[in-house]
Amino acid sequence: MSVSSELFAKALKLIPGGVNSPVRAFRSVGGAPFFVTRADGATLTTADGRELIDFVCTWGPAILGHNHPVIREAIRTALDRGTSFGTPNPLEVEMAELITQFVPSIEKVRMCNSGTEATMSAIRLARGFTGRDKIIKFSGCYHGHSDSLLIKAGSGALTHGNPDSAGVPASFAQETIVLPFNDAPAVESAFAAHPGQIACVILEPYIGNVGFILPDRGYLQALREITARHGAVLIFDEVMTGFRLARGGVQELEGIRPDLTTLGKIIGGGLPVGAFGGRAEIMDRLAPLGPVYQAGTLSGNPLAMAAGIAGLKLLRELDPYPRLDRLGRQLRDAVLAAAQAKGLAVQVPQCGSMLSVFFTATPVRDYASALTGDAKVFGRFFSACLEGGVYLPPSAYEAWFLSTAHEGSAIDRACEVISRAIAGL
Ligand code: HOZ
Repeated sequence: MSVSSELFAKALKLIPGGVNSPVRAFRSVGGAPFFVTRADGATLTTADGRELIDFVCTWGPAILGHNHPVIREAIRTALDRGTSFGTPNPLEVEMAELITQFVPSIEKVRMCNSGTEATMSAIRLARGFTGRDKIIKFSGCYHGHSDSLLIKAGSGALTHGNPDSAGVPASFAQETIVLPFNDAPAVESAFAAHPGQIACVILEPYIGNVGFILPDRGYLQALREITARHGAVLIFDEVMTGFRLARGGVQELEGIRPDLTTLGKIIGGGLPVGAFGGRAEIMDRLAPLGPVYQAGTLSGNPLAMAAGIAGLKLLRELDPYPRLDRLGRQLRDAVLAAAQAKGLAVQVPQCGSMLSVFFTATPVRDYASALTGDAKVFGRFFSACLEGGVYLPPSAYEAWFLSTAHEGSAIDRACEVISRAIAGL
């Protein structure tokens, strides 16, 4: 019996499903998850000593590769000074300065501990600011696991067949209007049907939680225009895309200023973190200035701030985005070429260091078209890649992530394994 199987057998008795986050389970791709004891650069080392080229990158944060020496050193230095203060600390100010410089729509920012907290708090803030209760979200977008947002959600909720989670009171769900992505007239109609009632529109501007999906040209601009006209808050959830697709996220690529932005992942350099920020006029409605309450014992934690600051400074110094885009294209082209040779229909939406593979002939532009992807074929593809030493997200509905550490032999080897896996399908 392998070390991973032994650990998983034990974990199943102690932890629901054996995992601390459902996306780590292999239930939709078959088999059991492996345990990792170390991660360096583009590589995970399993408890059984196998080395795998990793395209999950800890679900986004590891844009510079795992265990980056500069980030490690920053954590070490912070650790020598104490792990948590429960008072303001100078690193919080430095982090806020960096975030507001990188993302111009963010005039003020509040740190928290996860992307879920960030989106939950941003929604409350939008409601408190507008005095309205209803929110619009889009099917397939996943904004963490707070009640109002677990409706037609992507990520693990979709992978494991619970896009509408049990435990969400119907009265909460009633306040969430779910619309198809890439359909601006649907948003227009929702505002017409609920005049003066919609507090905000929240979306992943490039969806990363039902696979990777790009907006149609003009769609995000239309959302900006409609929300402004109706006095509703536009929230870009850039937990995944922030600092990953450009220093200023999708809003920089698209030239759009949302009212609020939620962040996480990269700004923690691999430690737990989240943040939300935006127009000062809205942010100043937060306690202690305003009546919208939001708090956290570990918010702005010095270790997480140190790691995140080191990561953001490296991104500023290295400007890795053109390199990451080349890697993303190399991977996409390898998949497309292998699929063409095999006569297999695939869609591979890609931007920079995010992409995903849908086994379908239908162009993927929303939740419904994402579901036309053949999840069974994906499962076989996933297993063949793993067998060859390449770890993909264990779900047909998750984005793949690349890091600068994939450059060179890792990406070349991965492309070979992936092409062979497709040829063998
Ligand atoms: N947004 C991440 C995956 N889509 C979250 C990872 C997790 O839920 O553990």
